[in-house]
Amino acid sequence: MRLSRYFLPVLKETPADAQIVSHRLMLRAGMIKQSSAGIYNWLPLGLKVLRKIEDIVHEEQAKAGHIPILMPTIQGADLWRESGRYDDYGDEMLRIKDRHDRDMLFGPTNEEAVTDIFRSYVNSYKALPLTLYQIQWKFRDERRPRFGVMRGREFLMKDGYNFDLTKEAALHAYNRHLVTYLRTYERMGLQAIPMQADGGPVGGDYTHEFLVLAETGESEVFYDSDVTDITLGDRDIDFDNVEQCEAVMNEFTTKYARTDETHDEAVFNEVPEERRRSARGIEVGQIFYFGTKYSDAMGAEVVNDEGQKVPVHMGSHGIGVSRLLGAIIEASHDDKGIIWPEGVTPFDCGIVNLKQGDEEADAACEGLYDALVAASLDPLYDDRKERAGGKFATMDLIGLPWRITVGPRGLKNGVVEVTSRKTGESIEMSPEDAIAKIIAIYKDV
Ligand code: 5CA
Repeated sequence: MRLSRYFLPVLKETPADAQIVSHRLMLRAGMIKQSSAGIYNWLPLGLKVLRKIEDIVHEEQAKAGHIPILMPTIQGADLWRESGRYDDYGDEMLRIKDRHDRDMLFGPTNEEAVTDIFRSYVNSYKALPLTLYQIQWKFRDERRPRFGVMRGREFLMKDGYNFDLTKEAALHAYNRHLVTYLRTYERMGLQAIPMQADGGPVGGDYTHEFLVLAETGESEVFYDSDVTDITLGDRDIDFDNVEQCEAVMNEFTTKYARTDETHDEAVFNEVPEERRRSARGIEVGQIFYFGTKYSDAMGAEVVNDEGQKVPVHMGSHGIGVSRLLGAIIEASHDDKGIIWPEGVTPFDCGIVNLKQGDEEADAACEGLYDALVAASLDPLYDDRKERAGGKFATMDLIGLPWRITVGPRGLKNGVVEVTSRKTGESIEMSPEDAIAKIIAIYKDV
């Protein structure tokens, strides 16, 4: 993309009403524009990151054999009356009437809708295990929408639902989801710690929230500092292997890590004092096992291998897709702007032409641009007739991990400059080497 032809409405001023850094940077970098309280327009740069996050979520779900579907945002009230949640859900549910005076609602989550799909088609244990998921907009009429996309009213969620014959099989699905989520967050450059949590309106005895530690987080958390030392890395996972998924689950969840809702001072005090931590965190996902709560209420049954009808065991699993943009920025920024991890960056690298209109500089930039595009990379070329300082400031603000700077003086010596946004380190090299370096960086991302 050439910046002169792009739509990147960056703001010079820091928006006064944005309280946390991720919200400020998303507004300043021209990623989002508020439409009404807790509801946002996604501008090109923001949408690009949102799509990258969605892609990672889809890829990791596919590896575990989970199947994507898409359910509507607007739901009828009847299914929610069947489960008993129409009245229970309270003011967070946006209730709508259609022209026939029928009760509708903008879905805050989809347990009922997916259970209805399941019971309409599946009646034998042979179709199990089955996990269906979607990435779809949700609406929750939050009392205090704030912090931009972090606590929106309309927000994008990945929500997945497993259907299994037995509790054991459903707990395997729970563990499998835990593993897919760990990998998903790691690919976004995040450490998200699974913590024992409370079921809330979804319900369930087993539930973990995934928290990214950050001072601006809305949740208070308590943990054993050992939990921050574990990562999944590139371990090979066989998602059908029950023992392996359970072992990973145990490895990540045995040590003390709880949200304030489940925090137990007495148990916490058993952790050696030097490892006891209390901090704040951003909840970027939650997994639940709730057994037959919805299948009992809605008659989702299958015939087992002995010919008996039994309710299916279920769980649900959510990732805050739009919230993740805020969480990633909270975890990765400096006073100049965002620092995108390579896995989710809106453009792979920036090209800054220090002297637009200079024949040689223009030609060198075009050459770099074409070579990167030919290698299936996505560069952003700042081809505007602007001062160098302004171009650097924009690149730093929007946070592309790599920048290639091209100017007549360097070109005289046959070099351009490659700069890491994270370390600020610049290295001079030939344009060919610069291309090879950027290609190598993104080869495994
Ligand atoms: N039905 C279950 C799992 S699909 C469910 O709704 N879980 S949830 O309530 O925990 O939501 C899943 C994730 O959505 C949360 O972990 C959080 O990351 C994100 N989320 C929840 N509310 C909001 C909100 N108001 N704004 C942005 N993200 C949100």
